[in-house]
Amino acid sequence: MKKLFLIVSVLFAVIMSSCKKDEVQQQPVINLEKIYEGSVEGTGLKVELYSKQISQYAQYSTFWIAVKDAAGNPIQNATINVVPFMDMGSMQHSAPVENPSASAVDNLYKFSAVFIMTGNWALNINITANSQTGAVSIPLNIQAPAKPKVKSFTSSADGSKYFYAYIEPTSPVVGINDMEIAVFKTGPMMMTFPPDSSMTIGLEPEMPSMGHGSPNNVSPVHIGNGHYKGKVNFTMTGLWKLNLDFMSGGTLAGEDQYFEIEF
Ligand SMILES: [Cu+2]
Repeated sequence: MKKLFLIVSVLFAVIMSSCKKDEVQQQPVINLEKIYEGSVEGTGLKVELYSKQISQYAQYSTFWIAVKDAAGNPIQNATINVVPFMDMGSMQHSAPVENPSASAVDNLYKFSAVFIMTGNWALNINITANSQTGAVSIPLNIQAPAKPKVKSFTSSADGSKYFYAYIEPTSPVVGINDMEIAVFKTGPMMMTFPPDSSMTIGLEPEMPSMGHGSPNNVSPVHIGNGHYKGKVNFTMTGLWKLNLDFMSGGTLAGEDQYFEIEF
């Protein structure tokens, strides 16, 4: 009798856990829209690309990739390398990218790219999974956001061009907001953009129409991977100018830089 109970409870546990697995696989991807679906050339693999909006903008953009086998089962441990690519005829170049880790979360691999120009881009993606390797190229048309979200300066300290991208706050509120930006150095031929950790950033918000600033701001400091985090205080709604100074090794590398935020 005891044995029977044990078998029944083991069976029950197996059924429950397989139900749970199905739930995960069938769970709709919340707030994400599928913007591409195709197969990985030279393999039996399939790929899906998701983003938070149907339109893509010249900004720090996050995407999610699903990799599936021929039967449509999600693959959890694919190796993925993304290269954003723009062919301008006279020249080709890439963009800053933060590649996904080798294990999926909820069957999705998250990565971010910073589109430094508007126009036609391709996400060239190399995928290795289930002992197969192949590539897929996903076209994207990148639009200009209402206010620029990616800017650049040529450093007075080392002569290199740096791109910096606005990340947070995405939904600004009156009061103290977490602020985050990312800084990337331009590599040779604009084909690589290593994250930069060398900057000391000064932040001074200003409301140009009213000629005032705000107290209690915290200048963004490097937290890893070229990301800098601080706090910005919006004392009222309207158009704000976030004035930024970039110092590198005691030299003013980039001055009079700013993002405009309106809410
Ligand atoms: Cu370009």
